[in-house]
Amino acid sequence: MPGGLRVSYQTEPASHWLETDDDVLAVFEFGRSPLESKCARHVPVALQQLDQPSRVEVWRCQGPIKSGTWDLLNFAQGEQLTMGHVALDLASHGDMREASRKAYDILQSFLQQSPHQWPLKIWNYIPGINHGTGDDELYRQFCLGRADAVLIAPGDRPPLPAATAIGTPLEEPALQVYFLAAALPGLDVENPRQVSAWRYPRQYGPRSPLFSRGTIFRLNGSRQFLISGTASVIGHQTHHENQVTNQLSESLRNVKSLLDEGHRQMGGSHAHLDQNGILKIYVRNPEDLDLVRQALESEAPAETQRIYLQGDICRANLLTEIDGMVYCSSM
Ligand code: 3EB
Repeated sequence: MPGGLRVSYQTEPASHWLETDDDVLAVFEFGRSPLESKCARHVPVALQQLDQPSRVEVWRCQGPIKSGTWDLLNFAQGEQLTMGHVALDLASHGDMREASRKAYDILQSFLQQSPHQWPLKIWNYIPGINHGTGDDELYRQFCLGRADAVLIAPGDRPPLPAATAIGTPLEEPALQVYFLAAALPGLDVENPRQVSAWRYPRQYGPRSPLFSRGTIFRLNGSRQFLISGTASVIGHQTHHENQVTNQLSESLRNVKSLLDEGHRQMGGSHAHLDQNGILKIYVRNPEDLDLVRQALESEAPAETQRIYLQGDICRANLLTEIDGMVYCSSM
């Protein structure tokens, strides 16, 4: 297996990976509250897995790996990469805006003193993401809190990490934010088919989301592509409302367009959906699983590992979203 970060889905329980391997940076266990984390490398995620068999997501990289705690953040650190995660119980950290600001404050103060200062990708799992109307919607409040913490001077264009923002059940007590970081920033890639999210017009909320459509990073001579959560959005508008199959196909066209744009920027290297890559497919309505799966299976190479999770998408009219990590090879 090439590269700096190896991601795979495995059927053994989380404890197996946490006990036996010393190159394990993180183990993600689905369908559990992040407040149940048992150690720094154990990251429960409150999204139910929809397909079978039940699996965990394992991240491995060059060790030795040390782990620790910083304020409310837990982290694991290899030679070249750091994974960190924060879970804030919303009952004791104010409203969503306040909790989001706090999570990003902690994340940033951790990164400032870390040997791996640059976040490459951030995952945000937000209880009741579509709850509330207009600008009170919890996703918009989350975006406000994130923008409160991430101070960007006017005219400044810092590298932005790739990101995913997905809704967990309204009953889930904790906001969860986790990330992958490295010593150098990734190369930002924007999708020519989509308006950059940080330029979204006012109608989507008072503060724009702060993420790039993808980042490419290079370690040990190979490049990896971190794909942000990608949905059926063209320009800035949702397409194929109420049509889950078409939304999935459009999302996949966006992923392919993004990978092509990365190729244009990198020159002689291209990212592939091959056996070393992974796709994570979020499905709002569990009854849509078969349709989503059929669409993906007919359009994405079967050797790319994938998992289907029940998750709400950040716009109420989006039914599915794709998230992934793939390798680049020279050509
Ligand atoms: C979109 O295309 C989907 O707020 O961090 C995707 C990935 C989306 C990340 C975020 C939002 C975020 O607008 C929404």
